[in-house]
Amino acid sequence: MNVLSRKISFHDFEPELESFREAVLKGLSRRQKQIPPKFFYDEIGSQLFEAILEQPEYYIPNVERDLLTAYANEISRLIEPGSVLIEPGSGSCEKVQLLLESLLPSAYVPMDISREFLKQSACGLSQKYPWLAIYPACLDFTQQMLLPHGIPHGRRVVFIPGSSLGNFDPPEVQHFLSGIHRLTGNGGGLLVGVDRKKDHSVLNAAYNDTAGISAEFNLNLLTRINSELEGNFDLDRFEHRAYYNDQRGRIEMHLVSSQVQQVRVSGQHFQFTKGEYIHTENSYKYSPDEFITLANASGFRLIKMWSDDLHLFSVYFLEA
Ligand code: AVJ
Repeated sequence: MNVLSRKISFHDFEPELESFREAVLKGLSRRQKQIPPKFFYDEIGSQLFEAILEQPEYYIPNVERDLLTAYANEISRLIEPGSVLIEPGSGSCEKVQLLLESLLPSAYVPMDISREFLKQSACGLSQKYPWLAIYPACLDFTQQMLLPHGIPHGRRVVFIPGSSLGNFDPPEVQHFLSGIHRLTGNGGGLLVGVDRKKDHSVLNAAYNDTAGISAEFNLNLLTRINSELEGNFDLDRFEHRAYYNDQRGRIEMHLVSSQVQQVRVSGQHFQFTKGEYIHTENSYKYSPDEFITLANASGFRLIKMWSDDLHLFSVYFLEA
């Protein structure tokens, strides 16, 4: 345990980083080439993602912010003061700020794999909310969900905003939520923001913004491979594609080869036919019924759901 300030106790669980090289070489060797979305987020990728959040077509942040703002008091009455608020993948600790003043938790546990980013976000938060006890935990929440020693004994409530569950396949979500259930124990809570199924044109636009930021974000993966793994991808020979796969209920992002070509990565060669693609991301969309069924299967019961008038996005409070 490492004390960054009087109210911050940093705990490093020393997450093992899956090697980018191994994941890329393995993913490009498969019949259907694929690279997991977590590798989007290098320095530039993280900046591009922040820019996606500002695009007018990408409705998620605005709709969720409006919901959390409008219902902060109601949410706080359900959660009650003195709880221990846990946020896996807390990033900039931006969204939790919409709740802190009404929620008045006894402690906040931001969890993130990105060590320096986590420390900086926690310090910034502590300056704005000097009364708040913060226990940042550096870990990979897809691998382990551990709590630092010494946290207070209040009701444990997990906060997962931004539809970040969307990257998991449905069986993985169920497994992940079961892990959260074990962490909170019976009587614990889960406050989660989930993107909904909707008109395909709205979904397709959100992942194909006219400013081209989503395309840059997707293609940056190839730039990253070129610079970190001695790759020679020609970015003019790959195209961003994102579309809603209705049958699977998900947005799929691809990088499509516009011609027959051979690419070298870390000394290994990979062939592409024209139209062959690397599958880079899935982003699942859930109707309330589908999501509640998944949550129920993991031991949670619905207490309350809030949605916007257009049914774009929902925030759920569930009890373990
Ligand atoms: C971070 C997984 C919630 O799926 O909407 C945004 C990632 N990818 N645009 C999403 C993303 C392209 C985002 N999540």
